[in-house]
Amino acid sequence: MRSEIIKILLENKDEFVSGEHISERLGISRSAVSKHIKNIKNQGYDIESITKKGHKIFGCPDLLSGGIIKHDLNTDFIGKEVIHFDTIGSTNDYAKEIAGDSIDGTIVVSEEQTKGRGRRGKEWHSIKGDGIWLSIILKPDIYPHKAPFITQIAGASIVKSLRNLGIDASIKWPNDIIVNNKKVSGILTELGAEIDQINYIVLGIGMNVKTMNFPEEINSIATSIFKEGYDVKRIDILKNILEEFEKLYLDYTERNDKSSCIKICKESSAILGKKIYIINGDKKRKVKCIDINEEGNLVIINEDNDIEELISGEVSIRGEHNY
Ligand code: BTX
Repeated sequence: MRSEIIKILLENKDEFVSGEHISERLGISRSAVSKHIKNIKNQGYDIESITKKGHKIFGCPDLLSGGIIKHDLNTDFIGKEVIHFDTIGSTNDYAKEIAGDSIDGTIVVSEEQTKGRGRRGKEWHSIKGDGIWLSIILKPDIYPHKAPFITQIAGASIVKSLRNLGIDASIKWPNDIIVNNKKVSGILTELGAEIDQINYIVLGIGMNVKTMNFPEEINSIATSIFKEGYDVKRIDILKNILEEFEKLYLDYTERNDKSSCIKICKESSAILGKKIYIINGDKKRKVKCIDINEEGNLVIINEDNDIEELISGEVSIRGEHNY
């Protein structure tokens, strides 16, 4: 309810909105409106309340809360329902718990994660207020074997959004976004499915936005948007990602069209034309990347000069020099 009130105040941000108007629009009592407004102010929103005039919003705290995300969000279904936490273990874990009862496109965001996860149980550092720790619940009508491509759609939409905002980012196929050779964002796609039917996909996106000091163990590989000299707000990045993601996602799930996504992945690739290491378990081999094909698979030339195709998710990749 609070997020709906914030949304109404933001829609009318140049004027006072009466308690009566809010109570009628949301079907709640005037005293409930007053109580919610008090709580909203306690969260750090700058709202002036004048008897007989109503409430006017002047400023929002730097929070990724539902009302702020939904305001002017240009999507059909992604982010229509927002669940926002101050702190949580992992947004992906929570999203998986509620996926069955949630509407398609519901997003879960938290200011902090205490048990953020990367792939194969690796830790994902998620410092309070510093980044975007986001999960999107998706219920596409596609076969389970087509789900891994959602990771590439996420990668393409993240890099496109960052580029829209003037940030020179690239994709290290299939799931890392890098800026100046360091990792700024990672993607963790998880699937709840039966043999021939997807129940849900939880798409997890982590992005370092304001972090200046990273824990020692990732300091040499991780960076943030601010650290690389870009002063862009978390909320602007997040909304841009949701909008770009929805377009590419609908191309794929409704029209079976991967072309725009693959075009972005190729144009923004950090590894095409370069030598990389492919790590599979404890095996490491040096190969050259030559293409991302129509299926979204990475085409490489191996040590014996044979051409191979890699499917996303089956390997880890390290660049010859860092990334
Ligand atoms: P990944 O397995 O590709 O990357 C994990 C590795 O990245 C770690 O082993 C570590 O080396 C490095 N790393 C850890 N934290 C950071 C960081 N903050 N910045 C840069 N590098 C780091 C990538 O997995 C997928 C990450 C998804 C995170 C999102 S956040 C919202 C959602 N909830 C959740 O628990 N995970 C996802």
